[in-house]
Amino acid sequence: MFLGIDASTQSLSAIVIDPSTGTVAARESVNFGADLPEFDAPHGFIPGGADGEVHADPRMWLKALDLLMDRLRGAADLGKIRVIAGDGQQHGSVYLDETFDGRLAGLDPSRDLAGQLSPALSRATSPIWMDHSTGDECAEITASFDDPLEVLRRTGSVVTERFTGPQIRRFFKTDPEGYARTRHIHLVSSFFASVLAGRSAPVDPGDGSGMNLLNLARGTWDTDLLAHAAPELAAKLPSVEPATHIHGVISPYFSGRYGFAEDCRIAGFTGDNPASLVGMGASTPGNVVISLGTSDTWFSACEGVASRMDGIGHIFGNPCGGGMALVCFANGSLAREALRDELGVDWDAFEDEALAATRDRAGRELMLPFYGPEITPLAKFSGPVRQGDAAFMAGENPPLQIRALLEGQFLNMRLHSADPDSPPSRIRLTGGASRNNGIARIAADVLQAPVERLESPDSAALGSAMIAALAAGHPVGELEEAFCRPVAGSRIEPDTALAMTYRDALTRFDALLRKHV
Ligand code: XUL
Repeated sequence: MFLGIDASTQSLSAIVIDPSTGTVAARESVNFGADLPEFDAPHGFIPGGADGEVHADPRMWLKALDLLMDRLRGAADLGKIRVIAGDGQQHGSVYLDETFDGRLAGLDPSRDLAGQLSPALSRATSPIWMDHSTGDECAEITASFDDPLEVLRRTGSVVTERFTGPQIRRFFKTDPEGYARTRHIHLVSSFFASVLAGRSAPVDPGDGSGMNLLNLARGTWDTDLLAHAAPELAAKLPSVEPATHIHGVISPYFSGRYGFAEDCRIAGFTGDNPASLVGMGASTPGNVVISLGTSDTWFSACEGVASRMDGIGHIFGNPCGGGMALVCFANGSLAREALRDELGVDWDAFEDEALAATRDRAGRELMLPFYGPEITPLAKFSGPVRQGDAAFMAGENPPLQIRALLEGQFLNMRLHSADPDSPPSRIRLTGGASRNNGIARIAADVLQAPVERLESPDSAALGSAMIAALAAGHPVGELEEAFCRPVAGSRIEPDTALAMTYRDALTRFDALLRKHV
């Protein structure tokens, strides 16, 4: 059996798969807000950060790992797991001093991880992907090259606020002593891999390409970019290795405390989006995936790793080889939940019937669906922008508000991700909100493409479990056949009668957006 662990923004989840029977043997999850309320992070990050800072507490992640393992041993025979792989929310970073290696090597199975490892943190909190505090650092790094597109050419992305290189630079500038004490800088993914392996683990090109530090074509750290980010950075970064490589065996802490076999191996950990690409059966070009999570993301596999030179979105490494193109939208489920709470409705209001009743109003009212700062387009919003009659502007008629929010989210995706003249031939929808038929129907209509959902909704954890099996030699086609099946009868065809309606709505949405960005 193979275990995949997904360390996402709001939860830590695990899936155990058995490729010999094609079944999911166990699924467990720890929700940071609900299960670890002592960290005061209802959505997994520390609320109220100043100057655009959004950080999370790495001690919470360590507590969650013990809790997850505790739950998992009740659900599966952990002694049968041959390889573990995993993924983390992208771009987040963890800073550790020189005691980290010794602490990892000497973990005592009778005491918990947080107590033993947190004294090694050289930075108490971890900046995560929602952070947008590094505008100055991004400008400095961009200006260190004659050509403003040079970083995009080398790394697959323009210098981006949430990416780890600018984040490291800000730490170096604001706390030079803390930076000097730092011996290891890990991504969320490689941090979890290190804890499981009992020694510092590599970063994979999928997650490493979210740092503005990796030369994508060469698959190695870019020495110029390292030098422009912070001094002596090379010595603090892990090596770069594909996620499908085995880099160690499990730490005796986990075999002693939870019953893993001593020879259970640890493969690479990647980013949540690259893992999801694998879990959605989309690791070869053809399918577009939309992941509706804390952030909404739009991604697909691409041949090679050549950058899009328009600066929209990113090229990341693909755990199965080649690249993936990704566009990230910060106002995903946080915006859906904010509107739901504002209206005092529950998720049923997002369901098919209520939305079907407003179908005659498709594309009429418009909403720029941004409750907080947005990444695509890059702009600071403090609430949604509405366009419609007086009642709509006053927030009345909940189904109409919900329709406008969802249409706005998919119109924004269509504007920034798809070629408006040639819709994708198929969209695979994943993430918590993807189970909702009302949301899936609006996605199909706005994007004018068929939408499929797969049997396993937790595609990042599943993708990680599949990467663990790939590392043990299972072929990708066989794994996709077994685990990436669309739910029978769940395919939603677009209503082609709405094609012109949404083309017109797209033009008006674009005009409204231009007034505010
Ligand atoms: C991608 C991004 C988010 C995080 C959290 O660039 O910032 O999707 O990976 O899911």
